[in-house]
Amino acid sequence: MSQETLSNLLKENRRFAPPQELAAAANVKADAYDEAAADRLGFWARQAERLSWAKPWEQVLDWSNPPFAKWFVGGELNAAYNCVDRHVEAGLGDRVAYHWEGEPGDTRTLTYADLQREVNKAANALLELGVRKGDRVAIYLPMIPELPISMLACARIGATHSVVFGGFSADALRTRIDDAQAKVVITADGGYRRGKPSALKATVDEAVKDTPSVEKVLVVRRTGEEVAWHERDLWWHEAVDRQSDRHEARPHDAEHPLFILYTSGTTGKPKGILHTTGGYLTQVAYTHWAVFDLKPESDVYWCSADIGWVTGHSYIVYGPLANAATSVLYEGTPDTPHRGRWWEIIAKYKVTIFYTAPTAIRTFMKWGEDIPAKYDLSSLRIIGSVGEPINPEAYVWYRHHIGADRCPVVDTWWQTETGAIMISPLPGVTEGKPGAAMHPLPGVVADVVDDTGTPVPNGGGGFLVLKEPWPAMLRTIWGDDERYVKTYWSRFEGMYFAGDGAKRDEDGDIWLLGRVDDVMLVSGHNISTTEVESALVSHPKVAEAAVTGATDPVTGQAIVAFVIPRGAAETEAEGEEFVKELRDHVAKTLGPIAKPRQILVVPELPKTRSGKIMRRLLRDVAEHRSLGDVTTLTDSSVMDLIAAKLPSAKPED
Ligand code: 6R9
Repeated sequence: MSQETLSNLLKENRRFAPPQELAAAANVKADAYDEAAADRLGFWARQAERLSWAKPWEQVLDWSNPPFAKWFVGGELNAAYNCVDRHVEAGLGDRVAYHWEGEPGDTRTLTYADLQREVNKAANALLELGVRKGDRVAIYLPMIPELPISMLACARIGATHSVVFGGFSADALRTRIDDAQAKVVITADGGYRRGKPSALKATVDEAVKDTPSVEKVLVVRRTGEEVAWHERDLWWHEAVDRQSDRHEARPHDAEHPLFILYTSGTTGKPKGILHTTGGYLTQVAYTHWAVFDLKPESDVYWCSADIGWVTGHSYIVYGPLANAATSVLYEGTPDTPHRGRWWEIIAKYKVTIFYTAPTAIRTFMKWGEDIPAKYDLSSLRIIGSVGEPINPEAYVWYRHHIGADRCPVVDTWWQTETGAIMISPLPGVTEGKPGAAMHPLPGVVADVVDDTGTPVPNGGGGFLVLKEPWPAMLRTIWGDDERYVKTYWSRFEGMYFAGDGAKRDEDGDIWLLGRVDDVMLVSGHNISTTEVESALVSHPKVAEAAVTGATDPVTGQAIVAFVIPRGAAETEAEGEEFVKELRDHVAKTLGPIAKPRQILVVPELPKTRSGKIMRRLLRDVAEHRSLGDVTTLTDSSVMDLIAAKLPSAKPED
């Protein structure tokens, strides 16, 4: 961004107060903010008491060598013990940890006692395969119980796991295995996606041809499809099932590497984000309890993310299990075998807390509200969102059609790098505003600054920064301390820069405005993609929108929008009238400066597996360039569909 800060165009007046009953019984009340502000480290030290420590820490935070933090210095604990064994010891062995639902409809119920036996067996098997404390294990599995079991088995013996999305290519898997020098890969013959088996083992075979670090490949049988077999391969049911279900968990240092998770970034080689044990587990446990108001005895919690995304690590595995929660774990897609599948699952398990992504919500808007209306969603009490800014209209739709106007929506901002939720409403405290992530959580210090690092006044836009270290922060980029410092701590002196644009509204509340790399410079104004997209989604005929800036001889950059119409509006969306209506609607909502030069009606948008729109590919299309890297797309054929729309669409006046 240049001279001016980010424009603040969108006005929103709707407010939703927390339901009285929920507020009265909430885990966290308003005083938590003051308590944490008065003594931030003391606050985090109290949150660390949620965990069982084998050896107490001597110092809460060592920040003597920034940006390299050490939290709970000298403390020792075992993450798997904290997530499983201690609950069994406390008499909760019969509590369900996971209601697992396979895509074809098969199910498995794992209690905490079951989980303990399975994790111990897997830990013993890994030891037999030669995995030792400090080694890395790559995990490339579908959403089946063996995935959390493998992660916990690694954590138990002090091996560092690196989970790679089941959708990634052999090449992406190979670079990740190689960067971490993984000794073992855990995979499956395949998993179920969209009603059919989707192979995984063949991709691993391809990847490990060139990864000398890999000694063994452990394979879960899930689909029963035929797989090629090599000397290094072992079946899970042969190597794991025969192991003893007892294993003594040894404590590890609070700063022992728990996992590496790769983020693709926009350019260059993927970054291996390193998380360690004590601080990470403290903050995921606290935030899962605080943001979702978790009552572990009675809640049934479901996060629909893939575990291959950080959201799954923190809010399907470590947070919920550290809190002894009961969760739903679902293998497949939302439209298999029918478009009501997710709502059917909520009704079946009486889910009380539901956490999903804006992209899913917008897809449900497109499919129509008559689908969720057929299911009993009355068990729900809190609904959450993560991954992208939630457009105000999507928020209101979610609150109304899924949350029955009764459930608070928690819009949670965080990143792979932050490890845990940083900015979010608290469901029993915050008066929610559709589209706003509101306030940093207690113990978190965030700000919006201009390009000199000065805080912007209320009503202003700029860069989102974090001003104090936090327990779940990344410790470095695996094997590349220099890149860690350069990428996150160099833009503003003494501050972590997250890469996101944000604004403070007139009340001082924080709104996320998308990646600053995507900001458009139109006639000297910095316009965020998020605000224009939200304006488009606020039109009743639009389900989803993505905008990008394309070079323009007159304005510098011009706004090009790609929109998906809502189900009912699909036919009329073909006409010129529709495009004009939308352009006028944006001009009316945000002002003429934000009026798109061009609007293309498309059937789909390019997205990553975690549902983020890849705007840089849309920019390539809009500027008639050949496409950049498409390997992280869920479905690369989408780009052909979009490109096919382009020649017929002429720039408007
Ligand atoms: C958890 C996760 C991080 C980026 C982040 C931001 C975007 C995530 C958001 C949000 C607006 C929210 N993001 N949550 N933007 N509002 N509630 O998504 O991690 O995959 O590393 O992505 O996602 O742009 O910087 P990750």
